[in-house]
Amino acid sequence: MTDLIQKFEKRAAHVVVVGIGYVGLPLVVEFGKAGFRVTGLDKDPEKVRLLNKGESYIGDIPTSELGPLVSSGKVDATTSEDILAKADAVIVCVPTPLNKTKEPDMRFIVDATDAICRHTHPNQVVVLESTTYPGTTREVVVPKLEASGRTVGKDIFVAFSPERVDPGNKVWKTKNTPKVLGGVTPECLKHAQALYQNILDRVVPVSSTDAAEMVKLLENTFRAVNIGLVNEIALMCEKLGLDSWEVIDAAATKPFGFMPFYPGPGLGGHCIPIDPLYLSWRLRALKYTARFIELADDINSNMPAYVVRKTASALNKHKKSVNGSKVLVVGVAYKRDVDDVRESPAIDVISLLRDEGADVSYHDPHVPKLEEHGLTLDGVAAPQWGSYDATVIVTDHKALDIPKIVRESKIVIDTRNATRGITDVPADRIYKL
Ligand code: SAJ
Repeated sequence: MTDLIQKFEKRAAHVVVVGIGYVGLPLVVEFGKAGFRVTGLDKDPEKVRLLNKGESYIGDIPTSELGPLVSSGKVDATTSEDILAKADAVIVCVPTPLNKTKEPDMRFIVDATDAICRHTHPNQVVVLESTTYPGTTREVVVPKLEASGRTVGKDIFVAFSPERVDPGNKVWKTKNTPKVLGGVTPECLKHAQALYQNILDRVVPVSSTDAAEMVKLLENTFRAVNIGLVNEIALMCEKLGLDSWEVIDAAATKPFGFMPFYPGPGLGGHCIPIDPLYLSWRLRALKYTARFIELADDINSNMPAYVVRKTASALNKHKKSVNGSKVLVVGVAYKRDVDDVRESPAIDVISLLRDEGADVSYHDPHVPKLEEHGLTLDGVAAPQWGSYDATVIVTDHKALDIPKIVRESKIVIDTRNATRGITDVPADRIYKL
């Protein structure tokens, strides 16, 4: 057993987590709870300030859990990369967005790796957790570390482990969610496994970092493609005069070999719309077209326009045009009961309705103000539902009083089957995807 592994076993190691957002902060807490000395490193001074005050800024981490770890001195945070010189283990949890041409934006991973290289020393474990294309750890991280004087597998141990944090999930959390892990070499895997198995319930080793990177992309491509499929089922059901929600609910009674997904206004969030495009981008470089991914992205990306067509058609049935109508979009977060608007399809729905000349407002109990993709709009806190020509339900937060909205609105375009079971209204009131 190497000295480093002994340090992990004795929880005598100093762990640095680069990026203390919804993935990094829970990791900081789990390492702290296991008795490790942990420092969060982030460019955002506000996150660092709050963490050092023991105040959580992530919904899944109660301040009551973080506070004692900080006051005990086990956990702290800094904006200074100098802390990396003290790290026995560095875990990188930085964003991997797309750039304007829908290609991987690797600058956060590169910046973090460069910082590690500036302070690297022998006997460190470096784990990348950011979702990225297969080959990133081997082709981007390893060469930089070796250029800084390290020998991977000998005096630095490099691995990839996909994050599986599902914000708001009350059952599956960082500690009990199985952790896939791939090393650049067997020694790398062994050292990274010794680190994680001290804080997590289950580590799932795979043969390489590329395999571990691919596991994550399969998981989220699976969702994006199935959501694309079910959105196309909704388009087919409209042509066939069928209720797609009824069909899906009935199919979901099959106790094996089926998993329900549901139509919606499009694909939001910072994972599902983005991760598959990392994979298709990588395959394009290998002269392979990832057809399912690109087709699903095409269908999902066009759902906001479909919602606007449904709205126009519903207004038309009431002898109104979109142009000049007052339209209220209800729910702008990317999925129910969250306040996150990243890649939310509601942004596109609002923009497309405006392009058609509608006077668009929005109401979302979790999002008082919208500032995303160049769109800035204050939410309507307490709408007079009947004062709008159309109400478009884009995100069906549990906090919304749907029966009241339906009763008091002139017409309702329902993109989430939120109005299921409401029958005591005129037949031309509700229009579903
Ligand atoms: N959506 C649909 N129909 C569906 C499911 C989702 O239109 O049947 C839409 C949502 O409204 C949202 C987007 O797709 O706009 C993504 O929804 P999601 O349920 O996949 O939620 P995310 O983006 O928070 O995905 C996360 C992912 N977690 C990680 O990457 C670690 C994903 O792997 C999880 O499976 C997912 O949460 C989850 O299960 O909640």
